[in-house]
Amino acid sequence: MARHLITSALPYINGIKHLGNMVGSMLPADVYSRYLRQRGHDVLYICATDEHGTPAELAAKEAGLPVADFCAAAHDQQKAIYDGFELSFDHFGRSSSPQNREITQEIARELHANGFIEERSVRQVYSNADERFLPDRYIVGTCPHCGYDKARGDQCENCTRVLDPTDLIDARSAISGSADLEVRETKHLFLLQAKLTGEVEAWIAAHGDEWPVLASSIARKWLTEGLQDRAITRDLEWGVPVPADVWPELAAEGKVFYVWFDAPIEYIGATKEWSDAAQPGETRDWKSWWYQADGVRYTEFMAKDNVPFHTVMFPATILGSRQPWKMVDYVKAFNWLTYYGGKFSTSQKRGIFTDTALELLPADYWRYFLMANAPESDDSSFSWELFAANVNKDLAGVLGNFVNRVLTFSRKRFGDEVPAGAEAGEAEARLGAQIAELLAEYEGQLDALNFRKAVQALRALWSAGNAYLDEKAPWTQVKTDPEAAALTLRTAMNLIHLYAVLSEPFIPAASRAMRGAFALPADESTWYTPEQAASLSLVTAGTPFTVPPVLFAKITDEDLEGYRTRFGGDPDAV
Ligand code: B3M
Ligand code: ZN
Repeated sequence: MARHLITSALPYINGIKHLGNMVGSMLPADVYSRYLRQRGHDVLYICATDEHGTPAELAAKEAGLPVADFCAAAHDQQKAIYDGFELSFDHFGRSSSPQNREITQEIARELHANGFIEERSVRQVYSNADERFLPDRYIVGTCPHCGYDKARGDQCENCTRVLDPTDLIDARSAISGSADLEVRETKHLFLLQAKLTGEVEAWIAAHGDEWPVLASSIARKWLTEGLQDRAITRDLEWGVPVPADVWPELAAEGKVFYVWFDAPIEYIGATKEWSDAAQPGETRDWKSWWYQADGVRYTEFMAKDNVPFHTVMFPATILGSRQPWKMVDYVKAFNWLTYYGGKFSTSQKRGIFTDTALELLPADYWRYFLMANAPESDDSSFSWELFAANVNKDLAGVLGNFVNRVLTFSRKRFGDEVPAGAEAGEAEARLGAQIAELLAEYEGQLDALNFRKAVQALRALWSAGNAYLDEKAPWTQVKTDPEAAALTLRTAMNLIHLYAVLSEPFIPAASRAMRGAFALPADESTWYTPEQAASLSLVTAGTPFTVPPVLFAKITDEDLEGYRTRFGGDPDAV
């Protein structure tokens, strides 16, 4: 049994996330965590809401709430949705937690003690009306390139050009709207990443080749551009405060750490939150997962834009602390899920958001589709047409139909218990060998974190059952040889139980329904050995069974039309 630490990129606190956000981080991390738990490993799956930075403050302001209240409500709202998707975090924390504040400040002290943090003077825009320095995103004005009048001090979202606040025409405060701004000297802390370049390069050289090319290529690209020293403090009211014992002046000015400095440390912070939430009598040792944790294998899940922070800045922070904090072993990075080839857009209400998805259909429909089309080696596109095709063919047609027709027919002809019938013969031996082979392929793809290929292997397992059923045709056999028909149905019922166990990482609700059809005494199986897969005999004759409701409803043309109308989507654009 191995110890697996798994983290997925922390969703920003502001706004309900769309499906594209989930498919590139939390969902594959959940599938992998479930799989490893079912194989008997010790797994800790950690995630949290990323609550600091300008997105949180600006969103709270728009909501007319104190930022702490806004974040508390938004955290619970997101957590409820992820519960709806059955994301099995061991802990879903908050980067604004006391635990993260404590550990972030401790790591900052260590970096300072080792000479990797330096105070530097910078010129920054000060708002006299707001009596505070304004982070770049808090300054709005007209873009000098395209004339867009809501350009931000760091970037124009219209022409996407990166800006400096002093480039803006008619610059004004995004907080008060005041144009009474001036540039003043102020001090910030800088992480001396340049000094750590050699160590980060050596670490990536030692590990990067094991990662998917997407992750290692991005990490190496950033390294070739050379690591720059980076400001890691901001003038915001909401964030991890700079510790006054080391930097009294900056603390007095209310400086906080830059969100990307404390956010990855929340992986550790949330693990301590998990420990601190232990029930009486329960032992949870957060440090054993993170500190001198050589026996732990650590896998991170994220979208490609987060790779630089996870493979350069966070490792530099850990290396510079000179503390034996666990560093990532495997970075599983994803491309983008697009919506009909275009970007999902909250403001333009284009695409499917996680809350709406659950209103439309149960989580399994989405879990299966998103993993079957995971944007692993390239971007993938969501379209209602493809979604309906996957649901109708694979989920309803292959799996759901198999389960329903086997159980319904057997109940009709042989009653509510698994029929005995003839001894397994050559066809069952052939089927068992095929299932064992497909199981090995399925395990291999999951062990390699190839999610699309794993779904293909799972679908092949489902199809093998249908082929066996069609070949034996118990509805015909029963007319002349009921014993043979009973054997076929008993074998098919064993396949249903095997599907229940093996499909659980992807479609946990349907798996529960399939497993629950059989009144097995204390069904302990969490996985199948090759021998069990080959023999297909765990579900013995005489086992009482029930017929669950149809597992997956087909998506009709009317449904499809309704979705397209409501959410947009041009079938010709696919
Ligand atoms: N909050 C996600 C994003 O960039 C960002 C991930 C942090 S993981 C430490 O959308
Ligand atoms: Zn512009």
